[in-house]
Amino acid sequence: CPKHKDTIIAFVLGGPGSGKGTQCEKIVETFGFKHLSAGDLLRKEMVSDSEYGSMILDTIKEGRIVPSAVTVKLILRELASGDSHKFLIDGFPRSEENRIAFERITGSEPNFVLFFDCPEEEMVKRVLSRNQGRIDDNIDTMKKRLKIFEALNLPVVDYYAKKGKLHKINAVGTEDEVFEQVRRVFAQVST
Ligand code: UP5
Ligand code: MG
Repeated sequence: CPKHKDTIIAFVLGGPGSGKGTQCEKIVETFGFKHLSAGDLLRKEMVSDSEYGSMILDTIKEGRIVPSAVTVKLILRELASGDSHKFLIDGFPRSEENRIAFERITGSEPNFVLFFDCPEEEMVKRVLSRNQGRIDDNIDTMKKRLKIFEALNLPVVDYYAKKGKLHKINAVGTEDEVFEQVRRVFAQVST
């Protein structure tokens, strides 16, 4: 439950293809957090019988952001299920509107925020070579995702930097090199 006093919530931010999901899996293995990928939750909702299915599909295809009400509901459901009290929320909040909705609805703020800092050309290369059939992994949608990231997600990153909650990670390097930086942050803040 997000309100429990021992609850730890970490937001994991970074541009498309910066390595959020990859590093979250390693954090789960090493530090025992539960991983909630907002994008994965939306993709699952999209292929279910949900009334939001076609809206989510259209939104992801255009690289735009699904309304907060929908995403926060999916995240809340996961926060409340199971008995974990340490959560990684990957790929959310993507806008100030998302951030404010989450804080209002849950009454909580993240304990800390990871930010994977990655040059655009590296993100493009990673996304276009991923090959897992995602409808947004094509050059046209990727350009839109990058624009939206810059316009709407970077202000959220700045917000947490000003609050002293942001831990910036250099996302360039091997997965293990990146994780070494992540490990240091978690060793420092979550024990
Ligand atoms: N890779 C990973 N690390 C590497 C390394 N160190 N060196 C070389 N290669 C590396 O990695 C991407 C690829 O790079 C993989 O092939 C990996 O092997 C390789 P990954 O870990 O998947 O990166 P990640 O940052 O998770 O990339 P992803 O594409 O998932 O990020 P997005 O933020 O674009 O996607 P997400 O699923 O979060 O969102 C998709 C869409 O859903 C959004 O565009 C939006 O339309 C919608 N959405 C919302 O509307 N609201 C939300 O709250 C969330 C999503
Ligand atoms: Mg991901």
